[in-house]
Amino acid sequence: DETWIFEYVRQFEREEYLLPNTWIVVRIDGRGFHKYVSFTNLCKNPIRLAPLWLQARISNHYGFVKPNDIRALDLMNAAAQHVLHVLHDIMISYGHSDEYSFVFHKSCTLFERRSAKIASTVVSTFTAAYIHLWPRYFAEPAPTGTFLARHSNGGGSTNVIAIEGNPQSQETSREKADLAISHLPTFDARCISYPSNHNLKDYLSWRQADCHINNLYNTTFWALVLKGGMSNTEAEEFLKGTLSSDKNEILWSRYGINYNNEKEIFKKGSVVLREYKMLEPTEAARRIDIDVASDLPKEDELSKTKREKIRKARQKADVVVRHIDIIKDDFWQQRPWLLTGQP
Ligand code: DGT
Ligand code: MG
Ligand code: MG
Ligand code: MG
Ligand code: MG
Repeated sequence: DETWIFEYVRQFEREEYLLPNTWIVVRIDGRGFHKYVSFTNLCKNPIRLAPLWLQARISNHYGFVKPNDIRALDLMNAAAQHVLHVLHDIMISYGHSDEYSFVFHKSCTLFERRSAKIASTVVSTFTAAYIHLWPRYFAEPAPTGTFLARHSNGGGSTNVIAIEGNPQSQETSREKADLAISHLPTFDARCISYPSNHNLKDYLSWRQADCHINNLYNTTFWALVLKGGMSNTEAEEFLKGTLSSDKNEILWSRYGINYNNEKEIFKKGSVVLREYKMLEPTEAARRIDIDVASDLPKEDELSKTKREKIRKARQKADVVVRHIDIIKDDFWQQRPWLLTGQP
């Protein structure tokens, strides 16, 4: 056996071991997903008819509906559910748009907490499920009543015509159900570790607040463009410096849209977690100080039988998708197992 001659190359490998006893968050994000957004999928053969320079500019491969495509979001959620089924150390995950954050319990010792191994496992598990499940979601036409934008310019600037309803044909949508090898969706990933429950809750609150801000902006922006006939640049200018209350007012007074009545999945994003029976918080649970909620002992301090019991309980639990507020303490008090790790 002469492999020893080569083995010195191992010394070049570097590992980042994430700090022990900290929450590990893996955030994945779709690469270049703006390209999947629809401008043209109402025209029969839009991309092929457009001149080359315009094709490059539009390059909207899968025609996501604006501002939110429920099929795209449901698919993200289904892929996230799969990740929780495969990786039992994940306690909760939260996603919106083209991103998802997966939270590993602070006691987790998966891959000795090596950052690259954890991030790559999460992102490849997610991507595999996303691509596998794609046809199931995109064989459906986009729901009617949603905005669909049509590209309609001859010059350099982008013009979009307002259209209501969704006359997209079943035929077109079946074409979209096939992924092209040249446009396979991919995701990037990073690991972040948070030392306290408080930091973790703030992280998730930050993502949910981001969802809300973006969605209010996008909803208003696309109403101005698709219903109000503004160009993208005009709408952008128009919204510069506006507050949330201004956007609510624009939606209501100009288009009769009450933002509060928008779908929860759009306003709040999606939480994927294991749900056990207890939903009404007991008095004891209410009294839990969630910032210092007691931890599971570190995994190597747990007996093997206890570890098995926890794994089995997690495996048996339903992995559910919810569109609820995770910023308020209620959410955590109603589900103490998320922080304690005890099913
Ligand atoms: P990146 O992440 O730097 O590779 O580039 P992008 O293009 O993925 O940018 P990002 O992640 O900041 O923004 C997400 C994009 O995905 C954004 O252009 C809107 C688009 N997107 C995600 N979900 C939907 C959806 O449901 N409907 C529509 N119309 N667009 C969506
Ligand atoms: Mg990114
Ligand atoms: Mg992205
Ligand atoms: Mg994103
Ligand atoms: Mg191997």
